[in-house]
Amino acid sequence: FPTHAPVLWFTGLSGAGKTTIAREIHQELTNRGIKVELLDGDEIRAVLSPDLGFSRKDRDLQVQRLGYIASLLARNRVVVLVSAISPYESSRNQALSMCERGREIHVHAPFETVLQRDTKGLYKKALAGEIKGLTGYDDPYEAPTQPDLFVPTAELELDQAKELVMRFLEKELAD
Ligand code: GGZ
Repeated sequence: FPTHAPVLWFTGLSGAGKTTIAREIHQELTNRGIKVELLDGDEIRAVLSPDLGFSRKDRDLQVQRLGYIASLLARNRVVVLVSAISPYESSRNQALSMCERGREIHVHAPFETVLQRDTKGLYKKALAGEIKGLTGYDDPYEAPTQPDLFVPTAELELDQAKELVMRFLEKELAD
């Protein structure tokens, strides 16, 4: 790219498929010899945000940190894939605007679907009252109103979701 690389920001509920899709894209780009980094909310929290919980303030701070790291990488021509719930529209927009070529990808699955998948057992815990403030259950998720790409994972196989994102990214890479 002449200047900045694109930043694909995957937002959506826990269990919607953000990280699964982002990993596929990461692998595909690596195979093609394109420099790419995946910033996973959960992983970055462990390293850079052990001090943060899930209040609005903490989530906003986490999203800002992700946006900042993404911007540093992207300006060095590394394609960035961010996978984070990032539930608040205003902080998401702020983080995306730090990146010259930030693109918002809404990875969507209905609540019943993520509840059924319950990849990490978080929803079960929330239903049992063991945890509070789980996004989509008793904490807000502000869905993007105008995402650059919408990926409905309950209606797609993983390879179809991957193709959808790859086609979008290929257009971005051609620009
Ligand atoms: C949401 C939670 C919560 C609560 C723990 N609410 O699917 P996961 O497990 O692997 O990823 C989620 C991660 C959330 O980190 P993010 O940085 O993506 O969130 S945010 O953008 O809102 O700051 C989930 C797990 O942590 N997790 N408790 N209460 N997700």
